[in-house]
Amino acid sequence: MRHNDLVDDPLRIADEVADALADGRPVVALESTIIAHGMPHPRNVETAFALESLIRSGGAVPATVALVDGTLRVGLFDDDIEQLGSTDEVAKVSLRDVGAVLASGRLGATTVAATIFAAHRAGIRVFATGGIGGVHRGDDHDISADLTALGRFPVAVVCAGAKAVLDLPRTLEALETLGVPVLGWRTEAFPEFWTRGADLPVDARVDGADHAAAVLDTHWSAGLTTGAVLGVPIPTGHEADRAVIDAAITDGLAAAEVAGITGSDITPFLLAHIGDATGGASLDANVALVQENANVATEVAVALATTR
Ligand code: PSU
Ligand code: MN
Repeated sequence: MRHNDLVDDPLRIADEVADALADGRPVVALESTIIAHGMPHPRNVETAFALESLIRSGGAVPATVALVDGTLRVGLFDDDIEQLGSTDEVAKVSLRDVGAVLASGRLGATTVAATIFAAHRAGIRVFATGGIGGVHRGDDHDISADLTALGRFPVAVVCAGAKAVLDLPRTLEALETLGVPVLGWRTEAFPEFWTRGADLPVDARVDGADHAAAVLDTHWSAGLTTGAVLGVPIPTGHEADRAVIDAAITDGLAAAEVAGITGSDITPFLLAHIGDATGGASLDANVALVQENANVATEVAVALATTR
C-alpha cells in the first residue's frame, strides 16, 4: 500500500489488446462481475473462456476487464480468470469503487459500469455482456451506475437488454433521459434477458452488423459522447419459460426483502435465487444469451473497424 505516494496511472492494457488497438483491429471488451458474482463455479470460468474464444474465432481480440494487484487491467491472463471465478473474496467494482479497490490491491470484478469506463480509457468501443443493470423495482431509488456510465462514455454495450428483475419501463426512460440510444438487433422489441421481449419498444431497429456499425459510427461522428445499448434477443430455443421466470423473480424479490439484502448485493442474490428456483434453467439461458451477445459484438466490432 502506498497511501501517501503519488500513484501512477493504474491502467494496464494487455500487449495483444494494445497491438490490436494500435493497428485499428477489432477488440471486444468483457466484464468480470458476471464471472465472479453472476454465475456459479465452474460454469462461470467455462463461460468466460468460451466468450474469449468465440470473439477470437470471429476475428476480434477479447479484452476482459478486472482489478488485479492495484491495476486496472484490460485483457487478462487465464490465471486471472480462474481466480476471479473461484475465489470468494472478489470485490464487486462499480464506478464509485474503482479508487478504493485499486488502492487496496484487492482482486476486483468490474460491473458493466466500471467495464464501460475501462473500455473507454483503453479506446475500445464495443463491449459484450449478459444484461445491463438499471432501475430496480419498487420505490427505493436503487438505480445502477451502469446507466450513469452509458450516459457518460462512448461505448456500445451489446446485451440481452436489461435483467428482467428490474423495472424495465423505468430503465428505458432513464436511458432516454441520459441520451443513450437503445438499438434492437433484428427486432423492434427491447429484449428482456431470459426471454426475447415483446412489450417494450427499442428506439431503432438494426438489421445486421454493418447497419449497427453505421448507426454507432454516425452517433459518435456527429459529436455525441454517450454510449449505446445494442439489445440482442436470446436465441429462440434457449428462451426460458416466461411464467416460470416471472414466478422466480417475484419469489426472489420477496426473499431478498426478508433476508435484508440491499445495494450491490441485490443483483447477485437474485441471479443465484432465480438459478436455484428454475433448477438451473435460468443459468443455461444466461450462458446462451451471453454467447450470442459476444458473437454479435464481434461482428459489430469487425464492421466498425472496417468503416474507419
Ligand atoms: N449480467 C449478467 N450477470 C451479471 C450482471 C449482468 O448476465 O452478473 C452484473 C453486471 O456486472 C451489472 C451488474 O453491471 O450485474 C449490475 O449490478 P447493480 O445492479 O448492483 O449495478
Ligand atoms: Mn444498485
